[in-house]
Order: sequence, then C-alpha cells, then structure tokens
Amino acid sequence: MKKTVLILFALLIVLSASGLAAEKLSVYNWGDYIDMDTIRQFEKETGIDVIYEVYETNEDMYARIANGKASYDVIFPSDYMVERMIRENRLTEINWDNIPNVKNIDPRFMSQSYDPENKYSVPYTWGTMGILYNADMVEETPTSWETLMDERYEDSIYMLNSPRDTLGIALIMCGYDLNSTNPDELEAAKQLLIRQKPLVQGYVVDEVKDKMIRGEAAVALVWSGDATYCMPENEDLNYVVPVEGSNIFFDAVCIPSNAKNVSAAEKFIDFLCRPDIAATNYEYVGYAIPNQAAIELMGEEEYNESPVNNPPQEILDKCQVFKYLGEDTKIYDQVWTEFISDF
Ligand code: SPD
Repeated sequence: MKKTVLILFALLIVLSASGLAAEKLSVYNWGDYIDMDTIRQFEKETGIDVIYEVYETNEDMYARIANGKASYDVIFPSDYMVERMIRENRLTEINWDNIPNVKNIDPRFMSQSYDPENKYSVPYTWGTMGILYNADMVEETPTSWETLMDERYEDSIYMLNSPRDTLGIALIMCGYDLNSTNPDELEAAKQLLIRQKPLVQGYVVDEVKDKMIRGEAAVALVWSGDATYCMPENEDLNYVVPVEGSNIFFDAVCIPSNAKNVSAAEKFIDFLCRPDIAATNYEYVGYAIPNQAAIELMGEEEYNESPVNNPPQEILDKCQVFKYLGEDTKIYDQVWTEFISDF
C-alpha cells in the first residue's frame, strides 16, 4: 500500500515536471458574463483547466493587469478599454489562423474604431445603456434621462458603480458629449450626480438584477443585457433608451500581452465563436451577440423578437461609443473618486 502511494506520488511529480499535468488557462471576465457550463464544456473537450476570476468594471480589470500583480490569458474589455490597452501594448495580436470560427462573426462588428485593423480583439457582445423601470412603481413611462432626477423616486433609483458609464450619462443629462474631456463639463456632471444622491438607493453593478427583479427600486441605470435578463423574471419590468441618446458598447475577448498560455487562449476564443456555444451562452448571458451563425441557429426571428437587444436604427443613431481619452482619463478618475468616496 505504502509502495503504491509512493509510486503514485512520484508519477505526479514526474508528470508535472514534464509539463504533462493538466494545462491551465486563466480567464478574467465580468461577473455573470459567461455560462459556467460553457467553461465546463471547454474543459471537457480540451482537457484544459480553466482558472476563472471576475471583475465588475473595465477600470477594475485594467488596474489589476496594469499593476502587474496578476497575469491572465483571456480578458473581456469594452471598446474604449481595448483601445487603451492596444495603445499601451498590453494586448497580444490575435493569430487568426487559430480562430477559424471568426467566420461566424457578422463582419459589421469587425474593425470597429477601437481596433480599426482588428488585430487584437474578437467581438463578444454588444448593447446599449438605458433605464430599467418597474411599470408598477413609476408614475409614467420614462422616456428621458430626467427620470433619474425625478424626486418622486426618492431612494428608489439604482445607478451603476462604474465611472465611465455613470459620468457619461450624467454628461448627456447636462447636455454635453458623453466623451467630453472638458473639466468644467465633468464638474457639472459631478454636481448633477451630487444633486441626485438623495434619490439613489445604491451604486451597484451585478446586484442590480436581483434588486430590480425583487421590486426594490422603481428605476435603474443598466446595460441592456441585464434588462434582457431581468424582464422575464418580473413582468412589471421594462427597458427604454432615453430620447436624449445613450452609449452603445462593444465588449470583446482579448489576450493580454503577458498571457502565459496564448495557445489555450486561442482555443478558448475559437470555442466561444462556435455557433452552438455562442447560442447556449447567449441564453444565459442575455447580451446581444455579433455571432451571425449562432443567431441563425437560434432562429433569427426569435432572436430579433427582443426589442432590448435589437433597438431600432433611430435609437442606435442617437447612441455613441465611449472613446479612450488618453491623459484626460485622469480627470474622470479624479472626478469619480471625489464623488463616490463621499456616497
Ligand atoms: N454583467 C456584466 C456585464 C458587462 C457589460 N459590459 C458593459 C460595458 C459598458 N461599457
């Protein structure tokens, strides 16, 4: 018995020393942004062990990577963060020969302004920001961002604990561009958020879904995919992109430049682009997808039934993408820190 244990132990040491122990892939993603069955299926099909960690905002993810304390093989940054990480040489160029399933991505989602030659990012999801409201708790159907300043909703509003998103909408509410870098305009946006504070029950990210489903607030600033998740769970919930316009975002899958296992990262990204995988993952995640083959597999008509994930062109025309603002990002960091640390 002792001998068998010793042999097994020695075998284990030999296997890990020779690199034959299970290969590892380290994935860093937003909360609730992949079906864990997708991960399990990938592990089963490839024998690669996935180490999975989550973050709540682009800024959290960036800080963890930039401080050099952690290395990941796959991350899921949004548009402006992809742009920032490209400029700072923090991403690995994708070897498209190893991602044959990219053929399933609708070409309209490729070569976006944040990665014009499409060298570093694979489109994953997209969406808008808008207001998720409880029809039973609001006096009238919201159409404007002004709802977020309506005193009738005292202590009944959730805002996003995400600097670019919340400041971007506050800028629009002040009549400015959501990519403004003018310090006076950002100060005005901060003052608006300060005036709004008595109405706000909390600044949250993923928790907003359960809170709105349970009817804990009348309205919330949300990303469209979270509205898609909530609406079937509570028939009073609905979503609107306000008339003043909003943000349209594109989230991508990327490989950081300090990734340890690029080949496993490519396998994982290619797996995510497979139509069957993208389709089942969509059922869980709820965000609109750029994978045309997956949409066809699910049935285009059924997929298009969701007005949240398929806003009409006139709404999209009023939406803008966040841009990376270079050194001016520091103004946002400062304004947001001053604001949120006082909440
Ligand atoms: N549950 C996390 C969803 C992540 C959505 N990304 C939004 C990006 C906004 N710029």
